[in-house]
Amino acid sequence: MEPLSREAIERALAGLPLVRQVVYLPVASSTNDVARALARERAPEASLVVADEQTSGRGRLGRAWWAPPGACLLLSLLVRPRLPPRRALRLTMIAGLAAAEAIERVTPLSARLKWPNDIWLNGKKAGGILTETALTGDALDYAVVGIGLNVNVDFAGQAELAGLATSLMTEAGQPVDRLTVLCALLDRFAAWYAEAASPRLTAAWAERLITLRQRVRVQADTYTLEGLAEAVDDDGGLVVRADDGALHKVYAGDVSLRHHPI
Ligand code: BT5
Repeated sequence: MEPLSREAIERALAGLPLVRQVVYLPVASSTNDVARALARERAPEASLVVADEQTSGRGRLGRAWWAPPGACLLLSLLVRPRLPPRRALRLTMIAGLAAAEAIERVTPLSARLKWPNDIWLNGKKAGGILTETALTGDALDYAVVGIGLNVNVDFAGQAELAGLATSLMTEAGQPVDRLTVLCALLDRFAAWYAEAASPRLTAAWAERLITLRQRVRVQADTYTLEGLAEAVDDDGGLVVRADDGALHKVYAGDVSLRHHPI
């Protein structure tokens, strides 16, 4: 298994569409921050930032993203899509599908997604997506799509995450080459990115979501809601039928699945 480097990544990506510039860092604060700094310097669409280690890797709402050095994929892609800002979650759809399809191309595993930004293997979290946007006026100036994927991690000794998190290696029973996964992921990202405005994207995403047709509890900023997750809309919003029959659309928040039958 070849270590990551700019040369190795560029060689592996040669011939694939999309990526125009590769930045590789042995250590970054957060690849999303590096990509945002590149965006402010007018870096081109589809600049890719990859790190082997992050000193302040993060999830949503300032939560920490844990990744042992050299074992994961930690990447951010800078894109400048022609999407209205309310559609930005479609980039998270693209990244989720790309990661799931890459896992399935490279391993015998089957991958699912949990609304809105988790990649799941066998009931545990194997990766997460952090999409951050910048606006000019009321249009998207750029978006940074950050993806963290647990490739060769053993969570057994990791008290906090052991019961919740898993990796490709753990589920596949053998180490997995990160470059191969990276290439497959970017290849599938390019394919779905070309469909960013298509209803096919929403449909494929909905198909992979473990969240749908489940009883869920939604923890949003200002409210908590329990009900049946019925559908997702084209903006990525989760349509939840609350117990009083009212329909709610949720665009941000944490969802836990309630496992009793409905
Ligand atoms: C996410 O946030 O799942 C988005 C994670 C995005 C990470 C990538 S790495 C490259 C790029 N650069 C960054 O700085 N970030 C992106 P959220 O849904 O908020 O989930 C965060 C929660 O997941 C944490 O509070 C932990 O409970 C859990 N967690 C942390 N590290 C994990 C890991 N390696 N695997 C599974 N779960 C983890």
